[in-house]
Amino acid sequence: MAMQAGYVERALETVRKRNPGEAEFHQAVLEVLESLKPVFKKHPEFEEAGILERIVEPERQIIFRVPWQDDKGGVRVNRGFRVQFNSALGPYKGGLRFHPSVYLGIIKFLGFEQIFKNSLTGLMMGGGKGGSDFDPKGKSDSEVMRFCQSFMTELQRHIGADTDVPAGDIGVGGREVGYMFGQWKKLTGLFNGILTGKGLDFGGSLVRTEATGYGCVYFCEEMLKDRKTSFAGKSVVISGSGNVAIYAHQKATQLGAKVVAMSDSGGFVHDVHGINLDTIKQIKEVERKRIKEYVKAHKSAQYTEGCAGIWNVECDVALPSATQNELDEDAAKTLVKNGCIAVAEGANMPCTPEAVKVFLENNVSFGPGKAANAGGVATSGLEMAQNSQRLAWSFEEVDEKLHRIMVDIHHSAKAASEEYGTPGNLVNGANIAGFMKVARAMMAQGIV
Ligand code: NDP
Ligand code: 2IT
Repeated sequence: MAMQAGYVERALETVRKRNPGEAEFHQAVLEVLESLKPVFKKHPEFEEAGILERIVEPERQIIFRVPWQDDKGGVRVNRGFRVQFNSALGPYKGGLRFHPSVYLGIIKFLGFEQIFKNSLTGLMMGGGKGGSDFDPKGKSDSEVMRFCQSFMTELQRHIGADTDVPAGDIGVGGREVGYMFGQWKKLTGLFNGILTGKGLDFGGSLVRTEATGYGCVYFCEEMLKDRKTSFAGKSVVISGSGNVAIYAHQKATQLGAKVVAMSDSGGFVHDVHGINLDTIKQIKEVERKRIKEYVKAHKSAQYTEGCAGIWNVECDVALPSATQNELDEDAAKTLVKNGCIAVAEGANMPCTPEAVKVFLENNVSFGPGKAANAGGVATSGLEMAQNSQRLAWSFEEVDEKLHRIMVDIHHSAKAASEEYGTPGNLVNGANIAGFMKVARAMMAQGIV
């Protein structure tokens, strides 16, 4: 027994030594491996096959120069990344993030999470992630286009519809995917499904835009059902005001909830009468401006500088949907004190480990990102299926499949949490359920 427990510790030690300075990657690995301890007790064959040592090491990491010219003719250079983490279940699949904070450790944490998330969807997708330290804020459309073209000029060597299929993440939405797809087509002459989140006119799937936010709310709805309640009449706080946050708002509102606060990296808006989604969409999707503009159109709302303050707003349900480590222990304690009963992560790893502990110890239903936000990549998988078939399914058809997948993920995570002795702990449940399928596939495929 002691030796088997030591297996996780040894793997963690290797990860820390081999990947110095990559704090977010260490954090993501630690969380998953801690959950897996009971699995290695039950399945010593995984240790014999070196599953852990292999699963924490990306199959391939690509880092490249991205030179581009700004509108004044100045030469700029960014760094591009694609980490192809694990292909046991299918082609590498995962988004691209464009944000100044991006470095290898962020891409690896996201790529590692993606392995288990994609496994949970039940679709054939391996795990990968990419991006750049490029900051789209304040750049003209032409600058964004030239950057995306340069980024794809290198990335095209490494991706393909049956090998690696990127998509969006922070700072990468329909506009960027369109520019990258155009450059792919020009360079390769191929019109195929090498990116998901494409425009509806050229192979994109209905519901992909809404999928992560809708999926997160569908997942949370299942957690609420377990507590014999629903979204109806609940007040909800959603951090962020990007793709995930906007469509989480839309679905929660459709289910009868009232969203009382949203944020961006500058601050948050609060209105007890509810945040108007049309105004948010106009400011964020159309004008690409700051959320503080919101109070100009809605006098009953207040704007507060600093995004972390959003967790002081009283709510029944919190959906952190901006970025990693945005909700810490103090914020979690405040949410508990204010009567919050459910938290589902729309973002990747938005809650710190200390915050998660507070939720689990205080009977707050907690949906970890790799389960709760899997609707985005699941619908990307559905986009890939439509592209392969040269068909486009209706909104209702895709939405129904997404809903089914989210209910199934909740069911698998809950069942695994029970089977491995921590009933209701969906962190353990999602990590174990996601891991088991990948581990079995790796066992069957030999030491590769
Ligand atoms: P967007 O770029 O559309 O929006 C990001 C939002 O988060 C913006 O409101 C942004 O504010 C805020 N934000 C970003 N970085 C920070 C930061 N460092 N501090 C505070 N706020 C920040 O991205 P998405 O909505 O697509 O992604 C949000 C989260 O959801 C990410 O964690 C992403 O990995 C995750 N996710 C996304 C999926 C997708 O399909 N898009 C799928 C699954 C997970 P500002 O504009 O001021 O920067
Ligand atoms: O974190 C994620 O799951 C995403 N950004 C979506 C990935 C995808 O391939 O759709």
